[in-house]
Formats: sequence, C-alpha cells, structure tokens
Amino acid sequence: MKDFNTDFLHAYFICGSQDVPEGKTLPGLVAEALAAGITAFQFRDKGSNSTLSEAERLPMAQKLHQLCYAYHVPFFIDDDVQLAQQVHAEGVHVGQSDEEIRQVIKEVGAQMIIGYSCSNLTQVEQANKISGIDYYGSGPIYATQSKSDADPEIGIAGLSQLVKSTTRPIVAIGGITASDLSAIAKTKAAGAAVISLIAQSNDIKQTVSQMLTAPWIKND
Ligand code: TZP
Ligand code: MG
Repeated sequence: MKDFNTDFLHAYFICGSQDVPEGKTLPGLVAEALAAGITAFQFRDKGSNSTLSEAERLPMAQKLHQLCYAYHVPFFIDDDVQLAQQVHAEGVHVGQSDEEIRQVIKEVGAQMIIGYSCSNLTQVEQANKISGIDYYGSGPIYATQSKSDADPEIGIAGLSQLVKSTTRPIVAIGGITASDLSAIAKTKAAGAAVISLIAQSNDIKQTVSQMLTAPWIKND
C-alpha cells in the first residue's frame, strides 16, 4: 500500500450536480464544505439527475480540483479514470461494476490513491488479494436516497465484520447521519463518506465538525 496517513478518510464528502439543493451551486457547496474542514472530496456526477453535459464535466472537475487544492484536500473522481488523469486528481474511486479494478491500478496506481467499493465479505476477500488498492468504501450502512442501485444495507454489524476481514482502511458509506458516527468509529472504520449529510445540511460547519470529532481509531 502507498504510504499515507488514512486520516483523510475521516470526513469524506461526495457530490455531483445531481446532489446540489436548489439555490446552491456545486462549486459553492464544495467551497462551503472545504471551509468547514472536509478531509477528502469525490466528484461523483452520474445518473439521470445530473445537470451537467459531457462537455461541462471536465471544466467543472478542473474547478473543483482547484478548490480542493487550495485547501490541501485530496480530490477524487468517481468511476472515470480518463477524467481523473485529465485533471491530475489525487485519486480515483471505482465500484464493483465500474472499470476493472486491476486495469485501473495498472493505469494510474502509481500516481493516484485507489478506492474500491466493497459491500460484502466476498467482495472484501477478493479485493484483499489484489495489490494496489488503498482503501475500501463499504456500505450502504443504512438506506440511502442518493444511489438508486445501492446494494442491501449492511448495518453497523456488517461494517464491523468487513473491517475485521481486512488490514486496509474502510470508509463507511450510505445513509449516514451525525448520530451514527460514533458507532461507525467504534467498528474501527477509518472514516465516513457522505453525500446528503453535508449537501442537505443547514449547518455545514457543524456537520463537518461532528464528522471530524468522531472517535476515529487508526486501522493498522
Ligand atoms: N455508494 C453507496 S451508498 C452511496 C454511494 C455513492 C450514496 C451515499 O449517499 P448518502 O446521501 O450519504 O446516503
Ligand atoms: Mg462507481
């Protein structure tokens, strides 16, 4: 595994144009989240509710990367290695049904942090055999409104089982609210990744503070 501190997984914000509430813009929302102290950002623009055209996606990714860069926050692209290369993203996140993980590692594993979605024990055990993955995204912990094709909920017990089945850091995802953070941290997950908790927050500063101050334990 690349040698980096996994603290960047503590308060991981994921957002695309489809997740932005009325009256806000994506760059405005990301800027607010960065000012509040998020530790990672993933640009995940997909689905029928995306408001960006193909042509708009690259300049938007560049703009969001610049914002993250100014805060020294790693910038990830979901499921698009080419776009990640074009904007020199710090990382790329790949799902089970996305571009073959081994191919992604071959293409960009030397330069980028590689995240991989693993929702169950079989997927984690398979992924453990592949070298070059830096963290797993696991869930959904609870029901989510933000992903229409989400896998079944795994709950805190399911998360705990996955954390125990790997030496790699796991960031929990899916339906996470502020009151879940301490139970998630107790599983020794490395952090929480959220869309709506931040995107729909009335007080982003407070929400991110809650994420940062959860009792995260190093998974080593
Ligand atoms: N992968 C599994 S659940 C999910 C993704 C991208 C959506 C998480 O969004 P929210 O709003 O934090 O439930
Ligand atoms: Mg994906």
